[in-house]
Amino acid sequence: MRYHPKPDWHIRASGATPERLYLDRRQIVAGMGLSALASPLLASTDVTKLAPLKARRTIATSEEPTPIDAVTGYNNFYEFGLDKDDPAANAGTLKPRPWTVRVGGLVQKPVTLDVDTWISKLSLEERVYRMRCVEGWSMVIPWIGFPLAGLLKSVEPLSNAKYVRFTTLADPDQMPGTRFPALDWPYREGLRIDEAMNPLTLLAVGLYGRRLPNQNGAPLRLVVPWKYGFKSIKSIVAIDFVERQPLTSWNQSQPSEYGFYSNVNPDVDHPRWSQATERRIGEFRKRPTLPFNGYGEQVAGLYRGMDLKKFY
Ligand SMILES: Nc1nc2c(c(=O)[nH]1)N[C@H]1C(S)=C(S)[C@@H](COP(=O)(O)O)O[C@H]1N2
Ligand SMILES: [Mo]
Repeated sequence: MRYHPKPDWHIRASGATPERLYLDRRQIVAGMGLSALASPLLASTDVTKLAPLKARRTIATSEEPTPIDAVTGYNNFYEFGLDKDDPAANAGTLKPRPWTVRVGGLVQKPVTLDVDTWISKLSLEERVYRMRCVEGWSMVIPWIGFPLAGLLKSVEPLSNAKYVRFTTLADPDQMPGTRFPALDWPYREGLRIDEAMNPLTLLAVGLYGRRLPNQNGAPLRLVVPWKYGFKSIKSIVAIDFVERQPLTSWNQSQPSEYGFYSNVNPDVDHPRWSQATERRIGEFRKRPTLPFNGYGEQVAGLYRGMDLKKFY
């Protein structure tokens, strides 16, 4: 099955991209002086310490992945602090294994999964996705994971279920940021069922051919590439089918700034940031932001007939 009918997508025959390619690229970028630009922000992470993960195949784009130092060093993960370099510096206290995820709520067959046992049986894919933060920066990240839809169908949702709610761990011993009321913990997110079951929606367990670094949401995080980054919730412990649109942490803290849908939309500005353009990390010039982050062909149909200025 082909998930991406877009012409700029192609499937490499040989499985996951070898890490060497990324490491070489990282040296090239360093040689160009770009890492000097970013270096005050980046705490380096030794990714070779992370277990390798094999993907059955790769779904790539024509765009270059963002250098790995930026992907693992320039993060938002408020459970570990509010600055971009805090997660890389502080997320060492997170213990991503053993780890269980409970999938339940309005379902016929709730299940509690041990993440390591479960993913050892799954056939993983590498997918290179464009990601865009509401603050105006973007990256291209080679995720490793699997479509969420299969898991959601397996628990047999009841007919009154309309939304899916996701919950992050909130353990003050592992996550020092949860001792402060920056957000209402635990971090929560939500999707409509059809959004959650769209073939683009991934549960990611790795990036760049390795297990997820803690700062990127180990051991399991959501990736929804047509929505602003904050919808892609990290270090998930619960996935629940619910009847009513769930409260999300950002929507609850600033409803005028962060709507439930949060689709990438150049025509609807955030009160503090224009959404018309973005800066790809590693580039100087801004580029225009595309509706649905460039994934409109696959997802615009989910919102047909909706006023996206009202449902922002
Ligand atoms: N639990 C949790 N998930 C989270 C966040 C967070 O603070 N806590 N930040 C979000 C935001 S604002 C962004 S932009 C992305 C960043 O993902 P990355 O650091 O892997 O690039 O994670 C999202 N998921
Ligand atoms: Mo973000």
